[in-house]
Amino acid sequence: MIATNLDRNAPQQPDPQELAAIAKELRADVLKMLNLAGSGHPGGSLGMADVFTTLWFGGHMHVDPSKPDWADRDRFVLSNGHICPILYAILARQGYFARDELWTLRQLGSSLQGHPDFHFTKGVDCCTGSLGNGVSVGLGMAMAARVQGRDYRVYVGSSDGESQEGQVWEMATAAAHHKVDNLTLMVDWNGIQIDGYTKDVMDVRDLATKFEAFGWHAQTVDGHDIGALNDALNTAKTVQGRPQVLLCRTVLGKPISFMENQPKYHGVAPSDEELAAALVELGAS
Ligand SMILES: Cc1ncc(C[n+]2csc(CCOP(=O)(O)OP(=O)(O)O)c2C)c(N)n1
Repeated sequence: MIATNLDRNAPQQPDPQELAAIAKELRADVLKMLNLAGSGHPGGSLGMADVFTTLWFGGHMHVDPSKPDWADRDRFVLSNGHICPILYAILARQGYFARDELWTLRQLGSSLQGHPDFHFTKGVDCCTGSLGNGVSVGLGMAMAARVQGRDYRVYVGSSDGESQEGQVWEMATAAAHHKVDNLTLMVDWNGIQIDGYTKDVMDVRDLATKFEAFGWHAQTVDGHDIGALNDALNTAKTVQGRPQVLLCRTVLGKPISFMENQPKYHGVAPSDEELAAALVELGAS
């Protein structure tokens, strides 16, 4: 299902089972891409699959894949750019490019690099990978809509590890000060980052309380409950005068048993044996 609603603030009511089936196929694509590449980041890509599936296939993104440069399109910035395999799988399924391109991930000359780059990949709105940067660009895009008199929305993917960056909180301050309400941040709050558990590396504490203190409309949501995620996205669109954040409680690596909650799989691609076992667990081929 591709978003074609003319009223971009209309509530969406997608079928959660249909979206769960899509998320399963996207997860299988992620695992295959990373196995072929031999490197990359499976943990967050799998963990955010339900969140981003709800956004992109639940009718919330107002886009036209045949016109990636359409000025009024909704924007999506993946500020935690390392989990781009899930974005690439989504963009292929949306029709921005052929699915076969997925199997070239991270190869020299591929349009799908290890971090998103709008120079190479249709559907990518911002180069990301340096944590902290994309959230600020997303705010700039949201403010540009106001200057240009456009009504597009900007969705930004972020993470608890990225929340350790001071730049996130500069962005949060500015967004609330300027009452930017066409900006929705979606944070992968899985409690894990590159070096281990976030609470051990540098505890970010209660992100919902922090964003609320900065003046944001904050919702904490089960990042694997598609119905709840859809409700939260619908609610975010009703908020006026404040930026919104969805703090998505996710499980890194879900639903692969040997990857779930294992910091190692932040950034280790599945071997051939692991891929086979993971696809069996997924019930995918
Ligand atoms: C400015 C910057 N510093 C360091 C890094 C290296 N880095 C890549 S991913 C990562 C951890 C990010 O945490 P999180 O997104 O929570 O990890 P995940 O949940 O995907 O495991 C770090 C520090 C970076 N990409 N950018």
